[in-house]
Amino acid sequence: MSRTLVAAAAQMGPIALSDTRREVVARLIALLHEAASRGAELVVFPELTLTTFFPRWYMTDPDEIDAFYETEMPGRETLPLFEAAKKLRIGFYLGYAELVVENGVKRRFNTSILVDRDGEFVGKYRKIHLPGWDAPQPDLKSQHLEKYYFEPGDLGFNVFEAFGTRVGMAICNDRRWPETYRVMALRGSEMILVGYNTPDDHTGNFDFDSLTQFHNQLSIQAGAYQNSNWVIATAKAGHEEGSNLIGQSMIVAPSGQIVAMATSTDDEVVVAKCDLDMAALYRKTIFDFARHREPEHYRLIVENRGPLTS
Ligand code: CDV
Repeated sequence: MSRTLVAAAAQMGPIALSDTRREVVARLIALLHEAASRGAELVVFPELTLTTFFPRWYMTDPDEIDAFYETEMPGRETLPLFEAAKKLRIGFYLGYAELVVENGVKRRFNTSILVDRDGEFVGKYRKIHLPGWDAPQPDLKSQHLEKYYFEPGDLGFNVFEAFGTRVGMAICNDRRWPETYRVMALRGSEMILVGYNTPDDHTGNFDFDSLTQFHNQLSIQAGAYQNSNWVIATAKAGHEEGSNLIGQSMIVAPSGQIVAMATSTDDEVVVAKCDLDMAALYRKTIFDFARHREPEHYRLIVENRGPLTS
């Protein structure tokens, strides 16, 4: 009997600074309804879904900064999303800015959670690869200050038993790093969920070319194929507060083939029926890890952060 999961990428168009949580959650619920009407059992929302992508600005007022973070999940404003999902019997991945206080110290993470079809909390991931800077860069036309607003995730790349499969989570920049997928694949993941906010107009800050969309596809397709995993990747897209965010939310098979992709840069749901047994396909052959990997030659990867100097 084949194991299948109908998964959806629920792409979001831009979120303005002035948009309230209540307005955003209403959009998320509308996307949930559409995904459910198309048979989806799991919906993936973007990174930092609940607000505009605030790391593009340098702020110093603690109250202004704190307003972008969630101190509880669900909180008063996000509870309707959890209730709607439970009623629709649809699980979800949600990215948000998380603020926790530990021993009197505020800690901030770029976080995602996974909730199952019964509305039960399955797992949490905190973004490990934070792009950008920890202070404003006067020479750059646009800022990207994730290292200022977040600390690197401390939960590792875990894999959760849910939806009849083993699911891993990553967030945005993580999708460009092969280590992200490989750690989860070694833990037996069959499906990896990713939300992202990727500007294509930050020339000089990140890319030096006009290949942002190509690199998005390349990273996700390579990660899927080389680790024989389904990848559901969801964008926050469109022209948001002066920044142009790519769309291309996509569902990629373990073969590396794109089976569904958003065509707009607005709120849009893409759905695919994922054959979970396909995840074993390449692991029995070309990527049979136990037979073919040679970890003693990979030590440098974990021992060194950057290249060896000559
Ligand atoms: N939110 C992100 O992590 N964005 C980065 C951009 C800024 C390069 C990304 O890797 O898409």
